[in-house]
Amino acid sequence: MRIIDARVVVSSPGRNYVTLIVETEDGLTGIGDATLNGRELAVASYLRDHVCPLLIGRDARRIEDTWQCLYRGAYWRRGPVTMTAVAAVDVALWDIKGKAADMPVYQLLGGAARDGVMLYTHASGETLADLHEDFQAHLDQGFKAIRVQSAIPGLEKTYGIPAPGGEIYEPASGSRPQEDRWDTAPYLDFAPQMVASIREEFGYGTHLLHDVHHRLSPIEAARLGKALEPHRMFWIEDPTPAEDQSAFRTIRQHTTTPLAVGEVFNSIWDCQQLITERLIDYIRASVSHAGGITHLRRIFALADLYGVRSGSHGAGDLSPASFAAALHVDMSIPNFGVQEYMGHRPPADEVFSVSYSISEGHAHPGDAPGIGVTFDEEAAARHPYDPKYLPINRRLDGTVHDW
Ligand code: CS2
Ligand code: MG
Repeated sequence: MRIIDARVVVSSPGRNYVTLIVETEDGLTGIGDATLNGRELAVASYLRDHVCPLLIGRDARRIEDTWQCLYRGAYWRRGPVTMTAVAAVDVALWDIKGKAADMPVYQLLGGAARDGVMLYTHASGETLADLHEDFQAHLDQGFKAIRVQSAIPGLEKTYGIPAPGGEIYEPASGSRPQEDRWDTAPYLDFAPQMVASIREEFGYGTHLLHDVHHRLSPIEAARLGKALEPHRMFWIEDPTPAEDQSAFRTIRQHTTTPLAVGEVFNSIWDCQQLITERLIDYIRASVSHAGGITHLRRIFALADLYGVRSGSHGAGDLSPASFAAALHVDMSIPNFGVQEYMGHRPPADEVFSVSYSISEGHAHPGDAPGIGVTFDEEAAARHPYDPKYLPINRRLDGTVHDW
């Protein structure tokens, strides 16, 4: 089953996606998501210039060997660009293997370990009243786990809130990064009030999550976790900058609020200490940024040994191909926790046809062979790449802060 073609398509059906397409001599096609929001062309070049030529002639069935060749063979390891490129190849090869076996990928990974994959979605609002309305809308759609974000009074802009009139939260903008302003003190006062207002209005029947987006110091995060304890959070997400693993010791010493981190992680080495020292409860690494199905399963297997569950990143900047791949992993591992779902806006559905389905707050990958997503290259060509940057965040005195 030799690979005869590997090509990269960069398109923008609603937002930018980089898609790798791999073809074999037997006429099988596999796809993988290679999107790295705001740095798309770096991964596209890594694949086109350095990886695709190496794939030609390889046996598509040798997934582990290909993974090891791309990871160890580059000498320069890890990092978001490398690991997103490796992930795209890995997912495309699993897609091909599933098609060759005429099975959905989750069957190849051991079969269904649950009936469906619990999703969490994102409710937000400029005011608490708006947040409540959005929360109710998500409840009405059947979601069982909801992340809550609301604009911080006194701050011009808050992470996670759609622009007025915007249906979906879309932070990336234009040819220069937009600049946001941040002030920790009002945030720390406001966040517990926001969560309390949701519990008062809606009770304790829904799992509640909140994304801090890497903005606090360890002791500030500890204080937030403590303040949120009465509200029985499912988790607080990314409380501190993720690369500082020992920071979580400080947070952990002070609070029983569950901690989740890892959407920016690329490898098992980024979370080794967090997992083996039991400093977190959920690991948020994703298929598309952490080396694909092969490597993500290794991360989750390590996590399982230490009682840490999965909670993969699933923002809209991860394409339907990686969302589907995530569902196959989620279905089959023993220590699944929750899967983020931000959805994909039209016209993504013109380009990606999916076999996964969502009902009552749970997703199922479907039973189409492979990952169950097809990519229409002609449709993609109608939506050319639209360069955009994620924002930069500054404190009120102008100092650059984590966004
Ligand atoms: C966020 C992401 O969904 C999330 O949890 O943290 O939206 C993140 O900001 C984007 O993926 C960045 O591209
Ligand atoms: Mg997040």
